[in-house]
Amino acid sequence: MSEKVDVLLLTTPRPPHLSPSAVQVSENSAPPLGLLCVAAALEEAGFSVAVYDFYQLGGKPRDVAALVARYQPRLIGVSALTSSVHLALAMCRHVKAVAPDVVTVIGGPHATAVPEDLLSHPEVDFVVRGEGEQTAVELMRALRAGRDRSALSLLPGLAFREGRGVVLTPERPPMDFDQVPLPARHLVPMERYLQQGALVSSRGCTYRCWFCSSVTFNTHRYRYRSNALVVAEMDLLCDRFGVRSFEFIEDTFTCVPERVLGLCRLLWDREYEWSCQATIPDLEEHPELIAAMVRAGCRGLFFGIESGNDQVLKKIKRMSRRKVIDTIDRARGEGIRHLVTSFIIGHPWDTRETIADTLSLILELRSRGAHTPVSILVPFPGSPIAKWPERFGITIHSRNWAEYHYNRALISTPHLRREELEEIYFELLEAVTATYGPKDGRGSLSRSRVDASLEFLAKG
Ligand code: B12
Ligand code: SF4
Repeated sequence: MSEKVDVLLLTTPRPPHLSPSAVQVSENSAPPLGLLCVAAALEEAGFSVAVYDFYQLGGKPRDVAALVARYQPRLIGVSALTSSVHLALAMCRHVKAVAPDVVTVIGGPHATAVPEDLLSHPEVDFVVRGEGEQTAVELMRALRAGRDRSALSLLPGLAFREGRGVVLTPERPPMDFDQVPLPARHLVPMERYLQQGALVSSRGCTYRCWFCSSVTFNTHRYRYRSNALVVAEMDLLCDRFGVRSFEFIEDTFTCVPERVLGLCRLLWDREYEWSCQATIPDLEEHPELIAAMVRAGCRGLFFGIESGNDQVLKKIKRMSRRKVIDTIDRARGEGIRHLVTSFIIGHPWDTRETIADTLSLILELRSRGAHTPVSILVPFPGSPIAKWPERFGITIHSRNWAEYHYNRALISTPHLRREELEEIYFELLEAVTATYGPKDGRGSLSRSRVDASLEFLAKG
């Protein structure tokens, strides 16, 4: 039986900086939901689609040749982040080597931020900017109808080469999220994912963090599905895959308190458990939220805290150390079992002293049972810091996208050179690691190791 399809959608293989075990932990093992929404929209429009998730299932860029032979698609679309875009390009090269007529498309946050950069590679035919559902459908329709380039230039959300230049068509406004089809989960082997209950109930974010690229990608418009549809998706996952534990993997779940409270009310009589991303100001300004969320089954919260210094915290999200600690204590007291508070070093205002404050807040939160990942600020294309480094006094040292992951220093700040930042980062990791214990992550604090790090930060 022929497996021929119109469209083959792919994720990139795991970038080399992530160990093979990285995708075997629950947080990194969710179906590629954005790509699956694109797949669902294409199927709704009558196109046949296959999806292969290299990231989760493994494989090398060259393996794409076998998929081309198997599915003989008209178009191949690859979803890429900054740190994996070199792999997406390699995949497109392999496609063109075996099937030059197959149309190659790259989408995702990186492609949206720097379409011209990608189109400087002849193996890429089109870049889809922003949300891909409608653009992919319209592009396929146009290709099927044999439309020429001038017709394509009217199609919003696209970029392609024209002569020696690049055409950027008008921006496509974000969709009403209720109109976005549910991810086509039937196209991936769901049993291979540890997070079968991953779902996205909103897109966008109302905050404007200077280091974040999803703001540019998503615009500032926060859109969310109707609560009834969110619960229907959860019920569907429960009926079809036996899922009773869910993860909302979106930028921020708590931006609009009324919608969260409404959703919680619908979940009160279901025995689901779930986790989500929250912000300290949202929970602090709406104290009723945590209790309602816990009653509705919320057991895990992820916060981007980013710094332990009051001045830096104030600039990020109207936060302070006190508010962070109080909110974490309240969440723990109300019944949140799993807390993750993540941090970034390399803010434009960071000095050795502010980073020592960050370490001390990390230790406070660890003593309360929180997990505390730390990373170095990465100037992702599309983030304010990458667009206007001079406004922040930042020097960006690398445009090698393969280096754009969280444990390499790619910037110098007004107070810290790149090398210092990297040295401080590894010192910080050592200090945090000294607090790991055998049982629950709280561990036995190796006080002398932490003191050594605090001294290192103080001295320079
Ligand atoms: C959930 C999430 C994860 C999950 C992914 C789970 C999954 N399988 O989906 C996990 C934890 C695994 C993860 C890991 C990482 N993530 Co992440 N993640 C997110 C988050 C919060 C939501 C992703 C999402 O579902 N978005 C919603 C959907 C609708 O968007 P989407 O997937 O991008 O797809 C839409 C469009 O982009 C477009 N599209 C995308 N691909 C394609 C392809 C084609 C052909 C077409 C036509 C369209 C198209 O259409 C889709 C539908 O509209 C985003 C933030 C964000 N707002 O996107 C960060 C984000 C994508 N992650 C980011 C990063 C940096 C990482 C890591 C590198 C972090 C690390 N640990 O080192 C890793 C890398 C993993 C990898 N694949 O290489 C950055 C990417 C920045 C960048 N420029 O690269 C983001 C933007 C967060 C941020 N602001 O910094 N992540
Ligand atoms: S870092 Fe988080 S809170 Fe800040 S803009 Fe990005 S998604 Fe929003």
